[in-house]
Amino acid sequence: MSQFKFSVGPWNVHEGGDAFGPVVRESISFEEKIKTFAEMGFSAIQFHDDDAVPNMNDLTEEEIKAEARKVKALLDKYNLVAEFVAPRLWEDNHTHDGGFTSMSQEDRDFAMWRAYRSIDIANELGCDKIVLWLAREGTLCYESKNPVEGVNRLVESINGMLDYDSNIKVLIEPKPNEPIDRSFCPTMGHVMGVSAKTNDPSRVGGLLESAHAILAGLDPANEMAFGLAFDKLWGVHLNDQNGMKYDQDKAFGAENLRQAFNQVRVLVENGFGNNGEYVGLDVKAMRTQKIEDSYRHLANSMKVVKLMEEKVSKFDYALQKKYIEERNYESLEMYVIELILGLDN
Ligand code: XUL
Ligand code: MN
Repeated sequence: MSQFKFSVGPWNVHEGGDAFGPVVRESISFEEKIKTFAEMGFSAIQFHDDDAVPNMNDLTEEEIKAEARKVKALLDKYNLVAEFVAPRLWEDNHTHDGGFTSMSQEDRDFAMWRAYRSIDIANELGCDKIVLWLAREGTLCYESKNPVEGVNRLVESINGMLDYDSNIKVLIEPKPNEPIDRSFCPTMGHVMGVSAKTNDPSRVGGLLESAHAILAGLDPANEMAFGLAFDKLWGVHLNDQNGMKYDQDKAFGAENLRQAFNQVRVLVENGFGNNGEYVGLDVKAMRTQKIEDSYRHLANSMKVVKLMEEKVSKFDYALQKKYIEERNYESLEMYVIELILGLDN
């Protein structure tokens, strides 16, 4: 049992291709994926705009909405809901140099078109969250963009989305690098700053992914805490990451159980989920996995969240208080290690 509701995106079950080699597993259809997600206990699906409406660039605005309505019917069939829609700008020929912060007006217009269509799709799917993973909003060549102008363009783009729909919420998913070298919005602190500069900060918050925080050299639980302190942690992407290298999207807890424990603890202690937030996963199966094991990383991640919830429920706050008063942090640390290992009794 879990106090959380879980979400997952269809891209979390993928064919295993990477930057250095081709796919290794057959494709699984969208319907087959969401059917399996429902059976596994997920409540909500995360969408990129073109996960919901493939080839959307070739469709009219009305056709896009009609396609989205078909996806809504499919969600209803499996008793699932949509958590968010994220414009997938990084794979498009119009956005080689970013979308919202591109130096080309034509590219910026295209990015806004996709952002508005993402909002249309979200409305058809019955959700009010737009996630911006700002993949190429930064620089490969430092001198290629003015960083002040870049941040301001980002704010103006978000203002455009807020104006387009008075109900929609924008969640920035910060990441310091990859595919870009230097991102304009790398951490949760930057997200809060961008939010404050928009026309309606109450509708601009964050989604924190564990691996992205680690890539920034930060602690994911503290990044979550920072968003929570501003009442602006509206989503998470739990996963794991072995240090500051390429984005790995490992199963939650696979690298650092103590960090996993503290992420779940900060979510539990601060009532994450009480306003309908989902515990989202963003994990990739290793390339070695065979097709029949395409979902194992998701099941494992969910299991680790639940195991950590159990550990959090056992956390001895009186003992913590005593050790804090004594400034005996060696004992506090050992207590946590023994709790995680099941040696606390
Ligand atoms: C990329 C990443 C994305 C976003 C959704 O690192 O995490 O999958 O979560 O666009
Ligand atoms: Mn993510």
